[in-house]
Amino acid sequence: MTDLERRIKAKIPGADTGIEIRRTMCDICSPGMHCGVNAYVKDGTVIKIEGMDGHPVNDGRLCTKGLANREYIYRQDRIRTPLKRVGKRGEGKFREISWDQAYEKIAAGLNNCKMQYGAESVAFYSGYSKWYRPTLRRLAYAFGSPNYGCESSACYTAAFMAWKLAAGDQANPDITGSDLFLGWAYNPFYSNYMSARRAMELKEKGLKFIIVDTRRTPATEKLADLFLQPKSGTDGALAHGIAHVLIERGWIDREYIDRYVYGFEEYAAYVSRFGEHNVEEITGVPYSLVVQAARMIHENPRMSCNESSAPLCHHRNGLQNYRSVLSLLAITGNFDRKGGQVLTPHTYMHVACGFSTREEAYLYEMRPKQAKAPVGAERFPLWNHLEGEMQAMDMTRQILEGTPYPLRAVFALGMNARMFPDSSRTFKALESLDFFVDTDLFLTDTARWADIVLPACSSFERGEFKPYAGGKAWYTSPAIEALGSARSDVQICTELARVMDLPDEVLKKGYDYFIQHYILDDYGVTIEELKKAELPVSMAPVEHHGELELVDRGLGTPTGKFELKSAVIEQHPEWGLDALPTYREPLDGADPVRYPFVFTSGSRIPNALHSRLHQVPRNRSLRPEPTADMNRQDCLRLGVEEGDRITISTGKGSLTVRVHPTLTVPEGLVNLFHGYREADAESIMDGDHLDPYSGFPAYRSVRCAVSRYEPGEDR
Ligand SMILES: Nc1nc2c(c(=O)[nH]1)N[C@H]1C(S)=C(S)[C@@H](COP(=O)(O)OP(=O)(O)OC[C@H]3O[C@@H](n4cnc5c(=O)[nH]c(N)nc54)[C@H](O)[C@@H]3O)O[C@H]1N2
Ligand SMILES: Nc1nc2c(c(=O)[nH]1)N[C@H]1C(S)=C(S)[C@@H](COP(=O)(O)OP(=O)(O)OC[C@H]3O[C@@H](n4cnc5c(=O)[nH]c(N)nc54)[C@H](O)[C@@H]3O)O[C@H]1N2
Ligand SMILES: [Mo]
Repeated sequence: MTDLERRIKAKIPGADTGIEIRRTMCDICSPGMHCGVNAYVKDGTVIKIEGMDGHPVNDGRLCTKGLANREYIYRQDRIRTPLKRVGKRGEGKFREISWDQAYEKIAAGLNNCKMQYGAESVAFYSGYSKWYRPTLRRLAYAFGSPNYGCESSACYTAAFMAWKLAAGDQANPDITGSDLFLGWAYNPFYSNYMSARRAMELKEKGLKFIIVDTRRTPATEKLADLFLQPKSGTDGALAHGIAHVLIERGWIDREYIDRYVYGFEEYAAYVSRFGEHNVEEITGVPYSLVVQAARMIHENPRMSCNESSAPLCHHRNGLQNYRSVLSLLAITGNFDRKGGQVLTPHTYMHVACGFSTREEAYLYEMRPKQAKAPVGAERFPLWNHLEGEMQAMDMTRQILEGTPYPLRAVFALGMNARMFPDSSRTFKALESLDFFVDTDLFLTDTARWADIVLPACSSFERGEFKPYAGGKAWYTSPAIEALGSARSDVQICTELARVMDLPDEVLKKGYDYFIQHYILDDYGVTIEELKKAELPVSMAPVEHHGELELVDRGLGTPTGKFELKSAVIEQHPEWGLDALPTYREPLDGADPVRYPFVFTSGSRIPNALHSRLHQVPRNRSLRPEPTADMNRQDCLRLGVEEGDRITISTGKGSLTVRVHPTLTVPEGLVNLFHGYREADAESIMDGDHLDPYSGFPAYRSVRCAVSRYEPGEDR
């Protein structure tokens, strides 16, 4: 081997080896992360990746998912050209077509529906990722449909809604100033590894942690000073139990409550129903620990809590449970306080980066005025009132039932039909559509049902504006050319708007125009300047405000106060919702004798992200088969051991997977990760087991039965 060959083999960058390091970003997980990646590129192909030194999020590191980027973007099932379906829906038979032909067919398909049933009969749906969503929303509105909606119909938004009810806007933890961190359904070791690192550092400096989780996790072992383990979805009762102790013992901030909190007396009367006689029974948490939690809160006055709300809100009582947790901040005077929960301006796509933008103007200025109410508005009036977009969890039903009006076409970017509970109903709905377009990197099981499939490019193949916490931002450049003729989602939306000649000149000017004029102009920065930056740069000073300044000025709630009792809900008795954060039993109505276990799915695992990494060989190898965690005692009773198969059944159907006996889950709970095509968690869920406040699905509390799988038994 020559020296040069050796250097090439070692992937050493240089003019002689032809290997160049290009700077890009991982967008596999949530927009709060999006780590910097060095892509080693040779002959137009990524041959190696590593974390980018100095990047504000990851500073040289990458997680199990981030390290998968090279194999992810070159996954075998990448789509490289637009496709037209030639076989039956779901069969996966397609013919390649040109972009012009694809746009022409999409324009005709969508316009046909508009002519026959009205513009609202077309839904514009987004799964991953999020950066293109403002453009997709404008496309929907320019087309005349109110039906823009996305995966956030099941992610985070319920928490935003709870915050909007309580304080007018979402608040974030000022964790560095806290004495105590209330990690309620908090395991960043798997879901957000950089924040786990930070939590560990703060713990070393003396920050105390209460972790509330249904399972044992790295967070309960490494961080918790006190670990509370409630039954799935009983968090509201637990929070009320803690509140009751705090109030009874006078461990609350009376002055703060009198000045800044609305509805305290009624709230206090309500939570007084949660005491020694019932909290332990409802939640399974020993009452002595409830009192201990209250004592810890009292002894550590400055308390903040985590933002992630997915598991708390993935129950039919989820939004109320989340409100119940937030109430603890209010009664202890920990909102708009140093070391408590503070409002930080949201920059873009709900990420609080510390500087404001005119994103909302871009989103809403073209919203159709005369249109019908979006999908889900009738069933989920609070969602509609606060969010005004389609509650996608009602989309399947509306497609199939045609009420309150027909929904006949879906134009989707990154749709995963398996994130809708009762996924077979979703596939049925897709089958029944007049027209369905899906845009994805891969020919997924969902894309197989589409009439036209468009190839999207990955974050390595595109440039995008990306803001980060601390007032920073950059604009990435493509590290490689798009695979085949793949295009970026914003390019697709813009080109479609032009082909259809939709009445929206701003949309037709494209993504860069939006970023420049609705975001950067306000800070005197140009896209070109951001593109040149090697690392995210300071865009704007973070907008700070003084302690209690916002509550003094008045919050964006009807009363201007932190509302324990929601005035918005009080003003709408016709919704049939409770203004107080009342507690309701989470489980469905199935017979508890026949279905004695609780099925929970979704708790994050380090190597996978929803449906996307199960098909990346390296990540798959870390967990080759979908596996359900069950408590060892339950396994003994069922007579199953590690690797045996079990059948999990609900009224909707059954799944067969291998079992993993463990002590991380309590007796009675069955825990499965979702997103597997061969073990689709959503396929055994009821599509109507939803939270009436938010429309969120109850992924984490479904009654089920479990039996040992006998070979030969029907799968
Ligand atoms: N059982 C259960 N189900 C859950 C959850 C749970 O906890 N339990 N969690 C819920 C939550 S919180 C979430 S956020 C959702 C996630 O739901 P989804 O966002 O639907 O998740 P993914 O499975 O990642 O599917 C996204 C699709 O987008 C495609 N994609 C990725 N990048 C791009 C891109 O740049 N452009 C385009 N056009 N497509 C792209 C992917 O290939 C994939 O097919 O799942 C929900 N589902
Ligand atoms: N590796 C990986 N990381 C991810 C994702 C992924 O798919 N994989 N998805 C990303 C997305 S879209 C999201 S929304 C976030 C979610 O981020 P997180 O909310 O942090 O994710 P989870 O692991 O689902 O939930 C945290 C903990 O809540 C516990 N929990 C479950 N049900 C309950 C309950 O009823 N009560 C209580 N108190 N605890 C409960 C679980 O046992 C788990 O340990 O993660 C993001 N990060
Ligand atoms: Mo999510």
